[in-house]
Amino acid sequence: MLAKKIEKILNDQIEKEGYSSNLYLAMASWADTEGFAGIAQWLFAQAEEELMHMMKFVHFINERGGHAIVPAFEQPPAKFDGIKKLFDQVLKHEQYISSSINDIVALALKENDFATHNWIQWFVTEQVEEEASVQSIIDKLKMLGDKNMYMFDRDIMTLRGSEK
Ligand code: OFO
Repeated sequence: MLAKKIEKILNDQIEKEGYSSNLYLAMASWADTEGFAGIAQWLFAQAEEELMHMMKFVHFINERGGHAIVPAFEQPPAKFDGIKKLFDQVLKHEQYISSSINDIVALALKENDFATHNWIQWFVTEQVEEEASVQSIIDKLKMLGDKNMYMFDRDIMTLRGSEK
């Protein structure tokens, strides 16, 4: 059985993962309309992953005797200020998500909920990977400067393949 505090923090994370999915979907759609097909593809895939993260929380809460609530989601922005800034925004968002995962780890320990503590470790590892993956994209974008976006757009999915 889930303690109420744990049920609440896990439900809050449903909203955060769902918003992540919508944010990356909005970014993907924007990139698509700007002609960056490769970057859009990377972001669409990211949006799907976030949806999967959200679902994991829904199933876990219910499995533990809680009630997963589907929340309202804030509308993400529709326009973005260029590719470099977009990925900076992705990194900042992932850092925010990592800190909310850390809060869950801390609360699970405080409440002696070792099942949740054990389960959430998957997300701890996932966040390390997500931040590293976006950071490596930002590093490559720095190397390229504003030029060669065509090549970057063409190659970004191969980058994903080698990191996942
Ligand atoms: Fe769900 O990891 Fe990103 O937000």
